[in-house]
Amino acid sequence: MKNDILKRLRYSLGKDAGAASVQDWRMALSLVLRDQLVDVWLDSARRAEVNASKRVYYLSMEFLIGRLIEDMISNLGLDAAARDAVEALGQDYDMIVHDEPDAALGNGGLGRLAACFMDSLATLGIPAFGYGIRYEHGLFEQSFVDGAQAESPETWLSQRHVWEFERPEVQHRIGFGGHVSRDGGRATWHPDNMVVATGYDTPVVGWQGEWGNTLRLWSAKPVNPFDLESFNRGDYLAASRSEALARTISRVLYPDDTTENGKELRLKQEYFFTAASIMDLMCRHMEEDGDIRALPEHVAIQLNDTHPAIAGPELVRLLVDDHGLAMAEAITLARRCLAYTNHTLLPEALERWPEGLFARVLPRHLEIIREIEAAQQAEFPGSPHILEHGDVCMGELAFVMAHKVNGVSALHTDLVKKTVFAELHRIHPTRIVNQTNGITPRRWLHGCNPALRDLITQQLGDTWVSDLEQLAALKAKRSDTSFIQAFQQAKRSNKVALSNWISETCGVALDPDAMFDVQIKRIHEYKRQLMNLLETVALWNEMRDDPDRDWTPRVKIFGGKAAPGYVLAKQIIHLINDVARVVNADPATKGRLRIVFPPNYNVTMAERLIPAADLSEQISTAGKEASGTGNMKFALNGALTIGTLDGANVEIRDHVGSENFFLFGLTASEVVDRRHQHGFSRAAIEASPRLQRVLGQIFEGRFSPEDPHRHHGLIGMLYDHDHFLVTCDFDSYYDTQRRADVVFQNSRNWASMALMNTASMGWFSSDRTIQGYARDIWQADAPRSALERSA
Ligand code: 26W
Repeated sequence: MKNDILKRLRYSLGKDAGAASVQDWRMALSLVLRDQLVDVWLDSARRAEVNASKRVYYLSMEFLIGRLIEDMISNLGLDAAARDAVEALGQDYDMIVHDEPDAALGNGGLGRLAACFMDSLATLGIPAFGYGIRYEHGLFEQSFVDGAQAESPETWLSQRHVWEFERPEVQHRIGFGGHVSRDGGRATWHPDNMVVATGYDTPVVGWQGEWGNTLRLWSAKPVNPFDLESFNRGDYLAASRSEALARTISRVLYPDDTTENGKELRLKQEYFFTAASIMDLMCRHMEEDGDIRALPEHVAIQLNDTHPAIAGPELVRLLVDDHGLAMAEAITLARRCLAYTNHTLLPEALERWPEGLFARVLPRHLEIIREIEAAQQAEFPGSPHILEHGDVCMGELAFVMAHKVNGVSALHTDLVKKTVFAELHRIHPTRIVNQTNGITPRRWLHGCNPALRDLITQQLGDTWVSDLEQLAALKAKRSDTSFIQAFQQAKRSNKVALSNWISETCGVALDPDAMFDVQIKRIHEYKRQLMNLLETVALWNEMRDDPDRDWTPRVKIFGGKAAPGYVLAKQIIHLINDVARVVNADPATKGRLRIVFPPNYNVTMAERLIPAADLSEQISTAGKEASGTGNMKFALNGALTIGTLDGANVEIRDHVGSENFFLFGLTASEVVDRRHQHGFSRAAIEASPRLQRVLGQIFEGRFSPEDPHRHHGLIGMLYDHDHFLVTCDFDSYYDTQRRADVVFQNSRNWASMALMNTASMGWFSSDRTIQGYARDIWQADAPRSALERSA
């Protein structure tokens, strides 16, 4: 490999070793690795074609991939070889692999889930394509200016993205606007604006490099890139106008992760990638099979939330307008191919597009949606409407056009049946199924936690990496002193590494023996970072009130971005940084309490923080977090969870044992009841002198002397609009934190509970999740599942 790297450096980058930069070495190493995976990739594609196997198409507006180099190296089993080769060339291996920018093509949970699913699909050997958008700019870069979030464009493509292959031959014309003509019964859409979708392929090779799938991301390009006439007239802007307009469609990821913004460009992005993907898979089917009516046997399309829901009308459009099927048959055929995953119950996240906008941008699709609505009403009179109050409801459209709909945790799926789709569930009682989320153990244990990985492999061998339920064998070690000590040592070495990184990046010194209490996720009211912060101030107060008490030293670590337009979330960030500044400067609690908020949380930072965590904060208002996946990553890496009975917390607690989980707070049904009680928040505040004191301090500007009124809005909201019941859960949360303090003081016992978490998380592998989709939704084989492998 050493010589291969030198050869690539010379002939692909035109550099010799003496002149090479860190980036050059990384590119050279990546190109050598890429050579290794192209064979299995192309071979897999050929075998899928020859075997006419059913293909899964995962349509997602987001793929939160992070870095790829380490994933590629470990999936090819080249960890040692790559490190030895680079070090033999006198280079710093960690510096080289850490030079790769994150592919931040997503906002949070939904996007990261899609990335984990791609790894599991390849590891299980299920032929699949991921389809999405090749954003020029991913999720914005976050920095703090005087404690407030500032955003700047993300620039991952400012350097060559070495893992992708541009496919100039893979192009589809995507239309917008225009009108529909009719001759006889046949309709023809005449768009008045076209762009070209060009494919960029990234190989996704699974664990042990036995199968490779493709992530195909679409980039928007103009039909006519350059208008020479305008240029010759000196109107240079006009000359590149069409190029600029087309490029806008795949220019940037929308940074909202819970509020639909109703922007026309967002709708165009959704249609652009969905239409290109549907056209692409139809071409492949017609080339390989040729019988359009056989499509459902060969194609399973999964819609990652409603963002690609236009796939239903688009498929029907092609089947009717291009293939001449009758509307009713086309609708049925399309439904047999489509399935839809719901990821949120938040009303503001459910997409509804104004009919007027639809009529302007997608006139033919609106006609087809009317046909779909009519067919649904005819067959199921009184069924909820897709077209309602002048809006196109994308949730109802996705539901009606899917043969299966799933939620992402048992509690969430139950709530989907009881709330957002209650009526449709009554009409279609077998359509909704549950598929509890999962995470890939390759990135989220084998890759990010070598210390724990090696300890486990020493014990079990390494087949656990693709058969995670084998971890259960570690339960027998919970009272094995030497094993527990080794387990503690692994955690401590991760905490020391993180302390060094935090002191470098945030200039704050941490005590690696303190409890590392971590809350990392998008900033949102329902995730209740605010409640965590209020508890921290209460703890600070009591540490100062009672300095002689044997307090458990605590490090509070926050990480997360707020959608740029989400004012209240940005105020929460500002408050956390304001409190951190005061607490970290307080000699009275030095060495006992520290608050750090490293800016620009992303996948790579999660890989750094999670292995070092003792306590995982999963404190959302019950009934609001559809699943969560960070909760799974923490527990797998030996952290204990403090959490509510929400999302997948419920199933995690069932698996790890209630004795190994710090539960608190109202349940989902208690939340609904409490909200009906008038003045519930004032009553809660009234009943908690501890909370009153904290709210008073913040309100008076104790943490913002330079701007005493800064947090008035935030605190005022808690008194009268505490929609997410921070005030009601505060005391039970505070008491549970104090319980955790006591448990942590018995480090042996804590480690044993943490080991029980790691050992019990096998079921939360995304391999198990994908096998569930393959069995219950796609009817696709998983030739490389652990089961198959052991057969
Ligand atoms: C239209 C704007 C928008 C963009 C993204 C609305 C909603 C979204 C996503 C659905 C939000 C999201 O990421 N949801 C998270 O999905 C995870 C994967 O299933 C779950 O684990 C999280 O609980 C859920 O919040």
